[in-house]
Amino acid sequence: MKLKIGITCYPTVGGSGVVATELGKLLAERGHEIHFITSSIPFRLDKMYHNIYFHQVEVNQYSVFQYPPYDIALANKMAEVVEREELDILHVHYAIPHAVCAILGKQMSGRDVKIVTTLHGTDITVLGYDASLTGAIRFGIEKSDVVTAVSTALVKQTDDLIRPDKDIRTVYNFIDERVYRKTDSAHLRTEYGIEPHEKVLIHVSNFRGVKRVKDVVGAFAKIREAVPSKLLLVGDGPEMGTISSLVKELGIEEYVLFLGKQNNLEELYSISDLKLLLSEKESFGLVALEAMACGVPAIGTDIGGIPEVIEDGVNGFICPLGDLEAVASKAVKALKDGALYAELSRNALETVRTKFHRNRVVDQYESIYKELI
Ligand code: GMT
Repeated sequence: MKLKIGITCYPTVGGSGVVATELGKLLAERGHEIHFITSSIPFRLDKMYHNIYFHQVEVNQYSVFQYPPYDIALANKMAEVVEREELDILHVHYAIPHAVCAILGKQMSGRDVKIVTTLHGTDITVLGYDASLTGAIRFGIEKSDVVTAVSTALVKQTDDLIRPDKDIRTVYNFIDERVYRKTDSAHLRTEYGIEPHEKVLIHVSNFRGVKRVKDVVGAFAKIREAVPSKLLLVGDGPEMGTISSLVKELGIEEYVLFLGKQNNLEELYSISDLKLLLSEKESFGLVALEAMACGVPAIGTDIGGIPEVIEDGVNGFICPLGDLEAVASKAVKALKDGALYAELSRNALETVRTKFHRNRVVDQYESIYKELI
């Protein structure tokens, strides 16, 4: 059965935008008609598909309004697209504001379009603590037909914080392993000045406080004392100034490469040995999965959904939040023991190919849609 599916996400925001866009592409490959209803073309929509459409939400600034009315403009656009294109499903990413906009858009359209909401974390772990928003988050969740969250930890956290009268189902994230795979990018090692005997650690994020990049740098300084290595810091964000000062303070400027925002991350993972994801909030940790798909094991914190992606001692290591000694000792162990490293790397690839395989996840979403029609 071919379905007509509207997808709304923040097209330029990290993981949630990536997952929403990749899901749209894979559903289109399965023959469904996909309508992105977003404020700009999702950045991962990088090639032409005959059955993917983009409907831009225009938000005008009027001097009478203190804030541009994005939510209302989005609901209006959703109603217009649902009605004209006869959509079966609106799949929105984030309870706030997207689920609430979908509910309003559905009412405005008068069509019985079904609403599927996927929670990614920031909408719950940050906004869920804001009493001025919890009622709206609960409303968005309860009035959706089906709600999914990207990890079981996020389901629990949503139940604890928001207490909605709704069963939330776990549907894990996935990556397209046709894109994220080991590639031959060895030339980058020489170009970045990485010596043949040096190991490479990598961290990728938007450098927000919750990502604890300072812990990444602190742990790396300890790792370097035992293993000659370099650290690739990929991304940019509010903590960048603090991090570059810390690197100077620790006297490790020579060994830390600030690469800024980058595309084609598989090329950087392919020259890396270990990934560090030491966040204090992380409902899934898509970047760990991206690294694992290139055969790079990750060390993560025992926070949110990270332990559902990284299995301690199997495909990487889990450490308590802020325990830099533990991170350093596990990293050194993995980097020095060739047999252990090979096993972690093999298991990382296997995890991506089984538990988080794209077909498995897309099957789950597809069966949710079909169950609603
Ligand atoms: O982590 C961010 O700053 C971006 C955020 C987002 O909304 O894209 O990421 C969230 O969704 C990703 C995709 O589901 C998850 O992999 C991230 O763990 C999650 N971030 C947090 O929970 C902090």
